[in-house]
Amino acid sequence: MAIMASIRTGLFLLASLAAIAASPARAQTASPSGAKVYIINLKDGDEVTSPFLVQFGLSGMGVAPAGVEKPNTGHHHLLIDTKMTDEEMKQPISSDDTHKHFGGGQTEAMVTLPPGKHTLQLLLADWSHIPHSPPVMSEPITITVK
Ligand SMILES: [Cu+2]
Repeated sequence: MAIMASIRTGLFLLASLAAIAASPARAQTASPSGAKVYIINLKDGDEVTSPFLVQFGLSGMGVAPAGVEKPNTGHHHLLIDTKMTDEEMKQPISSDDTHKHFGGGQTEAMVTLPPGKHTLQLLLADWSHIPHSPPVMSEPITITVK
């Protein structure tokens, strides 16, 4: 079994190298048609007190932790007060205060933000943090933290 696994890993590495050689950027994972993410418990215009809960809804796909490559799955990312450019949508999502990864497969998070207006948007990405094609992304909502 270990030999099979290492052969498979070797083949996978060769395939990965071939893919890298063929194109400068790693290919995006295809998403099934109709897949969508949405924030379950908040809507545009809501007022909240910080910290607050954000629940991640997903339909038409499944959640898998980062690093686990499985068709029609991904993990959640919460974009806070930021937008993705077309170029960024083809690359691994950066990891910082405005791009939160939930690579453990989490489906909700407590979020702490200063008072004022903030935008929230969910974006699913594949095992390697690259958004799917077409992207599985919610409409941004604006909330007010009191
Ligand atoms: Cu990620």
